[in-house]
Amino acid sequence: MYENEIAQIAAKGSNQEVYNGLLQLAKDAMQQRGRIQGKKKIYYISAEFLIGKLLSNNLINLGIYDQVAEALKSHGKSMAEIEEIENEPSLGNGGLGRLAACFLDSIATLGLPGDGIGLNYHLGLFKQEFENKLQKEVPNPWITDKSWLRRTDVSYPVMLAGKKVNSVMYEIDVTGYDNQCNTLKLFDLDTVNDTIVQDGSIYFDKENISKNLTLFLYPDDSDYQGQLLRIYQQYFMVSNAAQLIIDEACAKGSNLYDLPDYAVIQINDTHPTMVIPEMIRLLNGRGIAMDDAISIVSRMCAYTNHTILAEALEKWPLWFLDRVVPQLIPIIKMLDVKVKEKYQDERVYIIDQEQRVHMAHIDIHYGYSVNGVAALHTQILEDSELKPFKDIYPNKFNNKTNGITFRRWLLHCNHELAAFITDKIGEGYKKDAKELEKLEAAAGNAADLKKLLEIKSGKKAEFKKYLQQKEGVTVNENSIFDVQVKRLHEYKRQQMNALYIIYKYMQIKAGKKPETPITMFFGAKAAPAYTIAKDIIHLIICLSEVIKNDPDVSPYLQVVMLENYNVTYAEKVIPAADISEQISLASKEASGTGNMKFMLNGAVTLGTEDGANVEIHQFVGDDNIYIFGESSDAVIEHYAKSDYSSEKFYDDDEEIAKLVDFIISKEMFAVGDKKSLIRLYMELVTKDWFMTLLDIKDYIKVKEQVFADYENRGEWAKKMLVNISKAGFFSSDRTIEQYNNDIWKLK
Ligand code: 26Q
Repeated sequence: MYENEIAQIAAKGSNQEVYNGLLQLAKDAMQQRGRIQGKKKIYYISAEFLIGKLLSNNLINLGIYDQVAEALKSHGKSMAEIEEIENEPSLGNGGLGRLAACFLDSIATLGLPGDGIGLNYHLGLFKQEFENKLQKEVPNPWITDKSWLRRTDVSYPVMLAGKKVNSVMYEIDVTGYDNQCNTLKLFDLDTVNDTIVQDGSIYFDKENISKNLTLFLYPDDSDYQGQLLRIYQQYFMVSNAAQLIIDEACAKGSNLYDLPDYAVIQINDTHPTMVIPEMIRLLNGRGIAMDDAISIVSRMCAYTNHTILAEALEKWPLWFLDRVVPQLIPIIKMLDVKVKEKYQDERVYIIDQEQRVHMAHIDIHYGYSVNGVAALHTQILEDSELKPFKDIYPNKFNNKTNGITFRRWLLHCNHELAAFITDKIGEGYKKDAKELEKLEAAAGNAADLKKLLEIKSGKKAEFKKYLQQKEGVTVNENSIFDVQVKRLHEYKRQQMNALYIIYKYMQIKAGKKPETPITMFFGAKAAPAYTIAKDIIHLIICLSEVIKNDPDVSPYLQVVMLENYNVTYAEKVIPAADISEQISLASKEASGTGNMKFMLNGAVTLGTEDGANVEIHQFVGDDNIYIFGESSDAVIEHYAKSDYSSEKFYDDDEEIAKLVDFIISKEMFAVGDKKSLIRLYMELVTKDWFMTLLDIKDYIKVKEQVFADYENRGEWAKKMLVNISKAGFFSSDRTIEQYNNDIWKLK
C-alpha cells in the first residue's frame, strides 16, 4: 500500500519536506482506517500524556514503517534523520504521563473504543540545560505549523472564577497496531498567549487566566506554590470532558440515566477528580435528582492511585476551590456531608478539620473501583495508606500492574533485537507478548547468545555516536553501561548511586581497578523548586568532572549526566544499557515502568524489592536479577517507629562517613558550588528522609557482584535472554485487558 506516495515523498529534497510528506501520509492513512466503534467507551482522563514523537510509531502501527525506511535508504536518507525534525511533545512529567500514552496505544491495539482527554499545553515540561553544573529550566514549545494536532470545531463554555471562557478541542489520532483509530482529545483556549513567556523565562503573570491557562504543564513538584492555576487547569480539563462525554452518549441515544452503559471514566491519579462533582452538577442541571446523579456518576468513575508519598496526595484548601470553581463547592460539601452521616472515622472525610479537600477521598467514595499500579503498591494501599477505606469498601480495591507498549519500547527503539526475536519465534509475540517466553528455549545455544551480545554491543556503539553528536561527550563503547534514568527525587535515590561512584573512585585511587571499565549514565529532571534534587544533579556533574580530570581513574570510570532526558532520549539509551538501576527506597516507588523497558531490552536489573521490581524478580528468578536493601515491611516499620537515624549510620561506620565526607572534600569544592554541596551533605547526615545510608553498604556489595558476574559474558547473556523472555507480562496490552475485564467491561 501507498507505494507511489512513499516513493514520491522519499525523493523530496530536504529532510523537512520528507517529514512533512510522511506526516501527511500517516494522517491520511489513519483517517482512512476509520474509528473504533462501540456503544460503551472508556474515557481516560489525564493531566498528562507523555506521547513522545509519533512519526515512527504511527508508521509501525500502520504497517508501513519498513517500506518507508527502505524507500528512504534508496535515496541515501535514514529514518533517524527524518525523526530528528519532529519536536517531542513533552506533555507529561514522567511515569504517569508515559503510562497514559502506552495505554492509549494498547486500547486502540486491542480494538477497544477509548479516547484520552487532556490539555493542550503550549509548552511541554521545561527543557533542561546545564549551566555551571546546575540545572537551568528553559521553555519547551512543541507545536509547529504542521503537526499531528487537528483543530476541531467542538467547543464548550466553562466557568472559571465566575467568568465564562470557550474551549477549543484539538485531536491527535491514535492508531492501534494493525487496527483502527481512537483519538486523544486535548482542550485549549484560543486566547492563550505564548508570547507571555519572554527572554527564555518561564515566570509569568499567573493571574491572567485566559491568557495562560494551558500555557504550561506543572512540574511534578513536591513544593506546591502558586498553584491556583493548577486548579484552573484541572477544572477546565474535566468540565470539557464531562460535557463531551454527555454529548457523545446522548448522540448515541443515552437518556442520561443509562450513562454508565455508554461511558466509563478512568481517573488518572487525583488530577481529574473534579470530574465527579462536575458531572453530578451537570446532570443535576439537566433535571436529574441529586441522589440519582450521584448514583449515575458513581457507577461511571474508576480511580487509579500512582503514589503513596503522603506529600503528593492532593489536598486543596476549600477557599482555593471556592475562588476558582464556586459552582462546585455546594456539591463537594454535600458529598462530604453524606460521608460524615455514614462514617464516624475522620480519616475518610472529604473535608478535614483544616478545611482542606482530600481529592482521593472523593474518588474512593464516589467511584466504583480503586486500583494501585503494582502488586506491592496495591497491598500497601490496602494495608496501610488507604486501610480505613479498604475496611469500608473491600470490593472496590484491585491491582493493575503497569505495562509498557512493546511497539515503542521494542519494535521501534530496538529493530535489531526485534528482528532477532522474530527470527527465532516468529511474529506472534508482536500481538501476544506472552509468546516471548518461547525465546528462552529457542535461543539458548551459544551462537544465539553470542548474537544477543552482538546486538547489545551494536546498540552501545550507536548510542555512543548519538552522544558524541548531541553532547560532544565520548564514551567507551566497550565499558559496562550502567544506567539510571528517571525523574530526580530523593526517594528514587540517585544520591545513593552517586555515593557508589565515590566508593569506586576511591577503590580505583587505591589501585583496585575494575576488570572492565564502567560508564555510569544518569538522566533526570528536577522540579524547579526542589532544591535538594537540584543539589543531587550538581553532585553528579561535579563527580563526573573530578573523575574526568583524574588520569588515575578516568580510564576505568566515567560518569555522564545526560542533558534533557526525555522520551526520545529513553528510546536511545535503554536499548544500550547493560544494567538497569531501580534503587528506590522499598515501599516508595508505586511501580516504575522504566524497569520494564530495560528488561525488555535485555538489561539486568539492580534494584530493591519495590514496585514492579517485585514482580520482575518473581518472573526472572533469583539468578537473573540483583536485589538488595531493606524490605518494604522493614522500611514501613522504621517510619512508624521513627527509629531511623542517618547520623547514627554516619557516626558508627567509618566507611560510610568517608563516602559522605567526600561530598565536601577539597576535590569537590575545586569544581563545584560549596553551598550546594554542603547543603546536600547536611541533608544526608542529619535527615536522609529516604534512608540512603540504611542501604548503601548492601548496595555496594551487590553492585560489586553485578560487575564481577558481567565478566562471564556467556552467563550474562543467559540473564539477558531470561529477562527478555519473561518481559511479556509487562506488556500494556495485558494491563489494558485486565482493566477492561475487571473495570471497564467494554466487550
Ligand atoms: C500534583 C499537583 C500539582 C502539581 C503536580 C502534581 C503531580 C504531577 C505529576 C503529581 C504527580 C505527578 C506524577 C506522578 C507519577 O509519575 N507517578 C508515577 O506513576 C508511574 C505510573 O503508574 C509509576 O510507575 C511510578 O512509580 C510513579 O512514581
